[in-house]
Formats: sequence, structure tokens, C-alpha cells
Amino acid sequence: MPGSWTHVAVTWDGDRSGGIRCYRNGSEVPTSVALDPPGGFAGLNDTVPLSFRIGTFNNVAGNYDVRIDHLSVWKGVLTAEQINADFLATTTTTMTVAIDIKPGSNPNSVNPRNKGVVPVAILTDNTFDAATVDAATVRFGATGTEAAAVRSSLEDVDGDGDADRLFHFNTQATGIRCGDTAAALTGETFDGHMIQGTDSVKTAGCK
Ligand SMILES: [Ca+2]
Ligand SMILES: [Ca+2]
Ligand SMILES: [Ca+2]
Repeated sequence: MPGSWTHVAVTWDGDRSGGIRCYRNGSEVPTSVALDPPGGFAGLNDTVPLSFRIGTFNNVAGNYDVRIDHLSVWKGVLTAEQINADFLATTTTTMTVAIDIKPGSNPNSVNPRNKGVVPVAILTDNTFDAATVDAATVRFGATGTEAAAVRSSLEDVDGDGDADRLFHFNTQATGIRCGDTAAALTGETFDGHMIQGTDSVKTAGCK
């Protein structure tokens, strides 16, 4: 679909009259759908040699602005189950990002009874820009699924010159309990990649 990543697979068993199968995001679609401009990604050219094209339609180059971030070619015809498994493996890849609970503090003391907020930063580095995180998708807590952010801002929390993403979470919503030694953050980037990070905590006020 326009504007989003699509997992495209085509198999051919050598039979020119009916041996072509097309899959989009792990599900088989008719070859006529794969060729259809609203699908927007692929064309099959049933001439000699048989070829599979991405980013063209009716063999006219440049119809679509297509980016390819991964290409695999197999010797042999994958089954529908194998293609769906590959799609699921591709789309559930999670990036690990660096987070800092209570930036500037170490250890990261959290009082589970506290009625306030706990600050957590996603750090920007050479491979990850924290500004790409969709704040609405971010969760933080004992397992990384608990609290949604009550505030989010871009700040250079570690003073290294790049902008990090600072969130605040209601401590009571994090599910952090006395004795916990780590907490996790999960979320998604605006282009749909899953992210996760963990940092240590030291619970306080637990007597
Ligand atoms: Ca810290
Ligand atoms: Ca940095
Ligand atoms: Ca920074």
C-alpha cells in the first residue's frame, strides 16, 4: 500500500501457464491484484526470460517511487506457510534502543508508592534517532506494557549534543513493585518498527 512497507513474494514452479503465485504481506493474492496499480508495488513480465519487477507497471520504468530494504531469492518454490512465516519474522523484528530511567541519576531509585512521575529517556545515538519514536505508542513499566506517557519532549538529556526523547510516566501506573531490579520501555517508530529498551531500577520506600 502507498506509504507503508509491503512484504512481497512471488513463486514460479516453471509452468508458464499457471505456475506463478503472488503473496502480499504473507497472504496469497491473485496475480491480477499483484499487477494492479493500487497495489502499487510489482509487475510480472511473462515473456522470455520471465522476470519479476518491483516499481514498474506494464514494463514502464519509474511508475512508482519504490524503496527496497531487503531482497531474498530462494532456489525452489516456497510454500504459502513458509512465505507467511517469513513475513511474520520480518515484521516482528524489534530494535533494542538505549534508555535511561531518571536521567542524571544512578542508581535509578523508584518508590512504588510515589504519587508522582518517573522520567525515562530514549537516547539518540549513531544508529537510532529518538525523534522517530511515536510517543502515543510508548509504554513503560515492570514489563514494558504498563504506563502510557503523560508528557514527552525532545531534550539533550545526556549533554552529548543530540536530542533525546524524554517521557514522564505516572509511577503508580508502571506496575513496578518493591524488589524489582529492572523496568522496560516498548513502542513503535513512525514507520512501524518495534523498539524496546531496559534499564535497572532500585526500589525505595519499601520497608
Ligand atoms: Ca539513570
Ligand atoms: Ca547521543
Ligand atoms: Ca543526547
